[in-house]
Amino acid sequence: MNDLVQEIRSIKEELGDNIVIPAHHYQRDEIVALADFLGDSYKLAVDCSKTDAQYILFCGVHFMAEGAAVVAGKHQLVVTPDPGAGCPMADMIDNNEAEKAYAAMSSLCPREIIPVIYMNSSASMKAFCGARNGAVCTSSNAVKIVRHYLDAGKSVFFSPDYNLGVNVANELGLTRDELVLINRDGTVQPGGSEDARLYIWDGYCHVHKSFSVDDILALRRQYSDIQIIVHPECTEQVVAEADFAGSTSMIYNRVKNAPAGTVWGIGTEHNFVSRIASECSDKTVVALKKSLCTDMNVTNLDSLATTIRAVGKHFRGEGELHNQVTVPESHRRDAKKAMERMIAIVE
Ligand code: CIZ
Ligand code: SF4
Repeated sequence: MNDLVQEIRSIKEELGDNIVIPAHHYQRDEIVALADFLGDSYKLAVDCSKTDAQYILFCGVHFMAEGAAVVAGKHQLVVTPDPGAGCPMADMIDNNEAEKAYAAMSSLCPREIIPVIYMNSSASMKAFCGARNGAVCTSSNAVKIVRHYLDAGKSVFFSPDYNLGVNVANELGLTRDELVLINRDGTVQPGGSEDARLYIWDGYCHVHKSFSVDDILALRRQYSDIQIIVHPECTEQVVAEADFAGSTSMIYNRVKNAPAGTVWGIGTEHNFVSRIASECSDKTVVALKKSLCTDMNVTNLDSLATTIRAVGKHFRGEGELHNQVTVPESHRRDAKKAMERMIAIVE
């Protein structure tokens, strides 16, 4: 066994129930192999809210570790191997821009506007939503959360992912007149109807935006019986051309549980597609194209070992933690409200 793997395992064993390692599906295989929980951002947030471990060593990107710090108890300590691992999409909105946009759309719209924020966002943006009666959503429950507010007669300010917002609008049967685009500087695009139902921020994930209809058509030419499954952060054209669209957990379960011999083309992050392909050797699993999230990919055995060594020293009272992730109490309280509203609407 690799020396670093051995060292990480032995510190983990020494800490026992005092540590958990959650890892996102998009992490490298060697990190996933050492994780206690594996999942998408929603499942990991729920898992982190249920653990009582003193240390949560989160392997993912920064907003996910912040999410763990929001839902964990105050006595729990969250650390992450690489605090520089961010999410460009989450960084496409900040509180100043959001406040500016919210004021502009509120002056245009006769209805109350409820902010719904994708999990892929900072804790301060989740707090922005929580403080305005809004909720967090994930790709697996965005339709349900948005429908909940529309059915209550509200309009929704959806951020930061434009593609997910439009794909939700399509599922809900909203017309183009009912959608308004909000530019990333917080200004409202002209031409929106006065009674718009969904105001959508113009953010995107470069990993998912890179898939095209041509990628799908090329695979359909190569494999006549292929089924295409994509993440709803892909464009609406790609989602329309695919056979299925869904969250990472949905993609994983559908392909894993499919009959042997079936052929799948997957449009999501490459580490994850490769892992599904190697776990499903009874099927043919190919990527629409190789699209890697470099932020998810930076966490490696070296950075995990450095972080868990520091956790071990802290546990023994011999040193400081490295890379602790904290959320100021003022943000934590409102961000938690937004996460709890999501769970209440979904369950
Ligand atoms: O694109 C991402 O970062 C996703 C799909 C995160 C998640 O698990 O929801
Ligand atoms: Fe952000 Fe996209 Fe990477 Fe997910 S895959 S962390 S949304 S850049």
